[in-house]
Amino acid sequence: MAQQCDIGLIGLAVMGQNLVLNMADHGFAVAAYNRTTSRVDDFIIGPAKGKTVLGCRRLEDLVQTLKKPRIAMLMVKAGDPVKQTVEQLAPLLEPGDIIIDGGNSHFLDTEEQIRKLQDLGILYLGAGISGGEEGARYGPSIMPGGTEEAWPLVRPIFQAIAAKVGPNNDIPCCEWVGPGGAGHYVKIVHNGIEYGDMQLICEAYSLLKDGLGLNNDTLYDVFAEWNRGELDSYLIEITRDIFSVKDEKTGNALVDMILDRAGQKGTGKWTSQHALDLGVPTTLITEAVFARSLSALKKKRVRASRMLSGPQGTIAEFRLTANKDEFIEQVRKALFASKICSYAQGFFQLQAAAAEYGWGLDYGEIAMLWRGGCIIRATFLEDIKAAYDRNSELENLLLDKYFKEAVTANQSAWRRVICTATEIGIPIPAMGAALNYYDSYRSERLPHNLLQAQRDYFGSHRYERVDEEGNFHTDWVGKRRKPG
Ligand code: NBP
Repeated sequence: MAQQCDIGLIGLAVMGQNLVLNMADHGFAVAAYNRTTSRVDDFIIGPAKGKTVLGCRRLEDLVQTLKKPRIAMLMVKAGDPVKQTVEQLAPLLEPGDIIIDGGNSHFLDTEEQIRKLQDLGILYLGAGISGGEEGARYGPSIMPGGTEEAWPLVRPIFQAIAAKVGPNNDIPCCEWVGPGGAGHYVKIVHNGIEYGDMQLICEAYSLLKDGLGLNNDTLYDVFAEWNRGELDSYLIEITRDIFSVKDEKTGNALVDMILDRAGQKGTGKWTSQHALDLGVPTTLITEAVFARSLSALKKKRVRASRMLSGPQGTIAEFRLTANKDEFIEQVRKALFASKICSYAQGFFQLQAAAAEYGWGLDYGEIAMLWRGGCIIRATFLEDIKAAYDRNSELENLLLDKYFKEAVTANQSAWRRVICTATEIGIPIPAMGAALNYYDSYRSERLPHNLLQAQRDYFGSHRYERVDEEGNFHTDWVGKRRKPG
């Protein structure tokens, strides 16, 4: 029994159980523990029956069954549960042993754990894992970061269980990301991008359903068609499928029976919060986070809908476009151009964070980590990889030849769609944010000369001049035109 297991997994909720089964299927012996021990028992006599999985009812037992150096992986709720579990586990380990946190932890918590465990000689990895239950079972995307010394020992297990992509289906969606909290940071940005993608798809849906009046069968066909082109992705694919599912209770389309009040667990918000800390304009993801918050104000929105006026009606009623197919294609182009801006913002934030924390990230490699297994998997990520292969120092994805041309080709449709949505009163916060970002980023001169003047006027914050180096202050009150 002693020292026979390759890895120990702590936390047998949905993700932990599926990762254990995935590891066992790939020939690894896994010790499995959960705080509530009935979960261990149920797992061993249930899904893990007949597999190379050893149930442990105490952390001490788990540690004793592991080969040295020991690898113990946590799949528990982020925050205090991770901290408490590490506190219980660390005294049972020896220098050179490895703790991996595979949950959705905040990257700063991971950095703190690394620092704390350094003195004990315990190596700590923070690994972002994406793909939900299905991914964990059959191949997730894994984003490991932390103490690099641990990586060669963990790599064979992680790369075996990860999703595979490439022509021979043999490139694992798991590669070393970087030191410190880099792995968890990349997962946070992944989730932020996921928020952006989902919001953009919902806006396209609203334009087609409320603007064009398409029914669910036609929406199914539109998304099926989109999934065969540039937008080919997991999220477009599952959206297509959603339109085909009927509600057992009423016989209606299930999507129409779902309340329009979105939930969120907070990882998208972390992307936006840290974008603000870094001072980088991750506007689309932030709008996507706020859009969920606004959706959650259901009762208030219902009241407001009866009190506030605005345009209402379909595109046909507004006589804006005669051709449905033409508008569907314009929405597809608007979605694609907006998506490019979203990823440009996400990678821009990764670049800023890497510079701040000295992580030295490989952006093309990160795009490939997301190519399979995870929620944002999409063909499009290969174009991002190609862009960074062309120029690893690329300042912004929008400046890459392929993306520059793609936005140019889709631009007039994108603007048309945004005008149409505005005219008929359909909210499109993420598409709008994307276009505003694009127009701001390509502007040599923005109106912030005036803003600087305002700041200097009321707060003596000083301003720079267009014709001379230095910081200047003006006595605006003394020089202004006297009122009247
Ligand atoms: P949950 O996030 O629901 O966490 C449940 C697990 O945490 C159970 O094993 C529970 O033990 C354990 N736990 C808690 Br709660 N407090 C604990 C404590 N103080 N000490 C020890 N264990 C404690 O599980 P999950 O959905 O499987 O997710 C695991 C991690 O993976 C999370 O960080 C999550 O954000 C992340 N993640 C989830 C998904 C997904 O699709 N669900 C996808 C990607 C990443 P108990 O049984 O004794 O209560």
